[in-house]
Amino acid sequence: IYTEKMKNQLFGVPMNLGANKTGIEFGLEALWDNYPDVFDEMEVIEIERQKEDFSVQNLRYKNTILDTCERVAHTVNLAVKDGYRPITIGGDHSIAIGTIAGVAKEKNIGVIWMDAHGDMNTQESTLTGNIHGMPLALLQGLGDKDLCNCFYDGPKIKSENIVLFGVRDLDEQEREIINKSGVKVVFYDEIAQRGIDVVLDEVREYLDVDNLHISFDIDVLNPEYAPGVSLPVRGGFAPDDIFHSFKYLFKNYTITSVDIVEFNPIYDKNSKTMEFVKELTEYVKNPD
Ligand code: EXY
Ligand code: MN
Ligand code: MN
Ligand code: MN
Repeated sequence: IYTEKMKNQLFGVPMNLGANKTGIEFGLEALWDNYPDVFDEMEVIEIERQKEDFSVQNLRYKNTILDTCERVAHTVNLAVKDGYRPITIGGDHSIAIGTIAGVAKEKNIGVIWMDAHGDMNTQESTLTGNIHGMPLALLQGLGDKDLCNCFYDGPKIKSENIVLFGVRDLDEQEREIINKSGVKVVFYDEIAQRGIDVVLDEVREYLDVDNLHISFDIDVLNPEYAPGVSLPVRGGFAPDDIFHSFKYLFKNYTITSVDIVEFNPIYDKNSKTMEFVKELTEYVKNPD
């Protein structure tokens, strides 16, 4: 589908509470300091700490995350209404509750969720209480109602319009939730076995939408290429596979919006991960 060159708007959300891990909140600063030309126009959506009920163990920092996602959704929604492609740099994956709500209010979108994890736990199934393990369930209306109703009430995306891509680590109950939901899961092992082009063509056949949101979790990469994430999982893609996939998606869909999340500079080694995030952001800003 030929799409006239869309203008981009770059946002940054230094959210680490969804991962309940320090480091993620410093990622944006690191990117800004090292690559001013790529990130200088990035608008940061600040975290405003809310009063939390710490007796609630299975939805850690819910109120601050919800407040942040409401403001992210509002900002992303304005960008979409003005004809921009919002590119949101995290911060942990809980911010996708806001980015996808902001886009989905305007457009019927498909979502490709590129991630070593499923991110489809609920407050009942979670083993950690970390909300970055729940966003994809919440966006389908599964789980905590307040978070499901972020920005506007009701589910944001239809299960049949979602593809989980590169998955290598699911929790037991989460697997059941995924199987019941009808979300299509493309496991990393399958991609490694059958080849990325075969699988991308199948995704194209399956995901019959015009508008696509890419929610990219850096931990979908093999930690040997991108160790700077909060929850590394062995195996996974090389950077070239990711650029190849993005080129394919930009060629076959109208990419409305992109998230790039879970960069944690504390775990990065010789800035490999930071370099990758810069290159991927540069690509998304000017997809060739
Ligand atoms: N499934 C685990 C949990 O629920 O805590 C791990 C989730 C990892 C989430 C990161 C963003 O991908
Ligand atoms: Mn994730
Ligand atoms: Mn992940
Ligand atoms: Mn609401």
